[in-house]
Amino acid sequence: MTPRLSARALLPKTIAPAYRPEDHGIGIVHIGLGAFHKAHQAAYTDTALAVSGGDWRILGVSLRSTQALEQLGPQDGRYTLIEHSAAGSRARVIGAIAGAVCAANGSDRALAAMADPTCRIVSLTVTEKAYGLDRTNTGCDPTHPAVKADLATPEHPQGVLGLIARAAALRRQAGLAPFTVLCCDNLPENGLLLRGAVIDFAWRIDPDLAEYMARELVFPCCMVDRITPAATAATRAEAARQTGYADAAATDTEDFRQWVIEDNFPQGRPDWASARALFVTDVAPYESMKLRMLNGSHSMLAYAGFHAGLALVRDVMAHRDLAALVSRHMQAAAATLPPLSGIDLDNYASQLCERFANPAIAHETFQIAMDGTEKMPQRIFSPADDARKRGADLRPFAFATAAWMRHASRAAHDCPPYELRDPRASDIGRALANAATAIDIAHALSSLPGLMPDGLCRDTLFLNRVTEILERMLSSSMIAAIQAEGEQ
Ligand code: CS2
Repeated sequence: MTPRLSARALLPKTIAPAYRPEDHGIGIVHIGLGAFHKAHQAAYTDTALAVSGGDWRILGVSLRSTQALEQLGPQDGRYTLIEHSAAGSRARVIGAIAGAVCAANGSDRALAAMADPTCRIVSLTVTEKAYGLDRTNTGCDPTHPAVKADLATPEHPQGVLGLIARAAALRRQAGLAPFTVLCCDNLPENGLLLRGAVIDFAWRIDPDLAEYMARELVFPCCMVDRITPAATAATRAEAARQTGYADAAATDTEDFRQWVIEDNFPQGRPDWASARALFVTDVAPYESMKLRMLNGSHSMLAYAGFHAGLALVRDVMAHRDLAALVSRHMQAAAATLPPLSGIDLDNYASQLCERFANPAIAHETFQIAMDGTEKMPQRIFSPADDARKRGADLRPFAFATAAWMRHASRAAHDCPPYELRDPRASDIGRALANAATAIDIAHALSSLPGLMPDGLCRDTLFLNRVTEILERMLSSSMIAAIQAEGEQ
């Protein structure tokens, strides 16, 4: 039987961590111990530990699922990261994760780690919907299930806002300096959004704590990028082939990675620059570029591709007509961005197309299609609104919007039925209860509260375009709509 990967595994030098993980203490508590964290921040931290050392290993916290704990626990936190380029793949074993806990049945261990004097950074990748941001993005939503529960029992938090507020209060009581909070999700000005939500949350339970947090805690913004599909049996087989060990936590990713971080860490940080993280004073332009060009075209191609029978992003890029719409979308998104010194947006777009086409990455369109109401505002509607204000062509954004509406409406005429994985699925169901035609659907979905900027929602030219494209998607097929779009 193949032995299980662990701290005792005898690995070739080219694969093993280039340092002794046990020599380094924990300095980071990371909430959201999923594939993206394992491929991104943990890999950067692994390199930083090898190059510059420091007590910066990571304790990973899962909010609900016990999977990471079950996979990483028996492996002493070790796992194989397989980085794929079109030319080949390279495995390395990451030693940066010191342990994992699951907060589903009680957050005592997570809170103890966050309140420990050694913890200097609390970082997060929990996906957009887990934060409980309100629809104006200025505070928290007290009706969000985790926020509501934590407002009722703030001493036993289950959600991210409750955990951060409680841990900050415990540190304050113990006379410890606060940790730095680093949000690593795909949200515009992610640090500021999280800051607003956490302080609003604290305000509702303890105004004095809220004032302390507003004064003492810092929330640097950052832009994260690394395409990381969900792991499969093939991932685990490849890890075993390259390392000689069975690894239940093996993770696939692309060879590209990017991390642009606002350099504001009063309690210090790992030497992430040694792994090519870029430290800047203003992350916002990088974040807009990535959200609008990469994530925006990802969402567009996910809805159009899934309904055209294209299961993977690389299949979309091999479909001439849809690949052309991906490039068109990137160009339209680029036109909404301010110039960014040192970055050529045409090159960025070509590089994105190459990354999307990576033959070794099996990234499912259905995975990206998840949580549309959480993603569409920053990826599609906000750039569309900017394009509208500049009098630019809105057609690429109308196509992306119609493709999302076709997905959200679940009219099952040209594809098998599927589950609408969206936190607002029941709102959508209610809004569409009496919607029979494309015009009804476009009207109902564009009027969902807090989704589209008002100006865009009232722009009849935009809505007419959306309706016309949606009508074709519904009455004919997605493939027909993609072809017709190419002829525009
Ligand atoms: C994707 C992102 O699932 C999605 O919505 O657009 O996860 C994307 O792969 C990453 O942001 C790439 O950095």
